[in-house]
Amino acid sequence: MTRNTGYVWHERYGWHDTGTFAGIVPPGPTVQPFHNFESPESKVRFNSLVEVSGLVEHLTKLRPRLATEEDVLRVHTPRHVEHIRSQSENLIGDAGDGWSPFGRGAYEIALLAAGGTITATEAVLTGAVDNAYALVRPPGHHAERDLGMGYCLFANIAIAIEWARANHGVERIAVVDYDVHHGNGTQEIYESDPDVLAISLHQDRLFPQHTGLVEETGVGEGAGASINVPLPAGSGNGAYLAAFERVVAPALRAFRPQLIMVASGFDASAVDPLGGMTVTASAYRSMASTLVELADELCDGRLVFSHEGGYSPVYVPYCGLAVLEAISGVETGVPDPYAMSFENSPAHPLKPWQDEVIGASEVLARQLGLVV
Ligand code: 3YP
Ligand code: ZN
Repeated sequence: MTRNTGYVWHERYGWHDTGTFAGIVPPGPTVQPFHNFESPESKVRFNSLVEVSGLVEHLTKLRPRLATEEDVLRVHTPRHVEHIRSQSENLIGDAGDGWSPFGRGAYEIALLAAGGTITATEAVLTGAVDNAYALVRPPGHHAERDLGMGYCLFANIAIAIEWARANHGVERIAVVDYDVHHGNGTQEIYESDPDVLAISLHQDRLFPQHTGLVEETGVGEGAGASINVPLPAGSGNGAYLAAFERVVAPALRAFRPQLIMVASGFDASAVDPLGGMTVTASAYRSMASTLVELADELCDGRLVFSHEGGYSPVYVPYCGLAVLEAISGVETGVPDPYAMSFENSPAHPLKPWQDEVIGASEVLARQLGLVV
């Protein structure tokens, strides 16, 4: 069965300039200048494969709009918005943590990333499309209400969620985050909110190093509505699929969202320079299919992906294509050229120490069933 899948991309996303860096650290006397790992490459090449594979002919291209100041201020403090705006007048600005540099004009591109996620969400909520993928840049899941960090300027998904609540009366929304890093921004923004369920699967204490523990389950009224699955470094397809089956699926069924948003980062992949996981395109395909099934069961198929991290310029395109094929139901026939290297690794079967972490988060998903 094929579906009408919306697709957001804009050339400007490739113009967001993270400049001269040495991967994740600034260059210096003993650190040779290179570029930032968060460069346009992986995303531009993902879009290139969407075009060359022919998949783009089967998608509904959506033109991203700029988020307005009103849109952004539903989530962020005026102080933070002004910080990003004024920093982006400099030749080199920073999102707020000193490790997230950006070039002049980044403010507008960040508005286009948040706006692109709104555009995708709007198309799904109006029924113009069945589901959507917003291939945006810069990413969003680390941005807190009052702070940009980890390459994130504005919280793209939260801004789209607040737009949906304000304009479409959507009440309960779930966020599933499979980026290898903890979705700390989403968690911070919604920790006290019982109507937004935030589930993050990530590498245990990778980034940020002190958040994303199983014990962080929400605050006050939001108690129970944050679920973290901090998987040990080295986890592969078995751990991710088990976490989807035992944590994500039961939590979503208990929560009964009216809309599912996905923080779609491909930095848990087998060759990512920032992550220590071994997930492959086939597992990204399965996770996306599972989300399509859950969205069908729970919310009329309403499912919106917003792109986050993923830093392998050569592999991210195939992981992304697998997700797009899964949500559109269109098979391009383009093979994953890396399958022979990555798919049969002994890293994939679930290990006891991974099973243990999933077990702890599974308890939280069951408790959610008792609360909501
Ligand atoms: C930001 C600085 C060091 C790690 C990096 C994480 C960015 C990312 O992909 N977040 O999802
Ligand atoms: Zn990431």
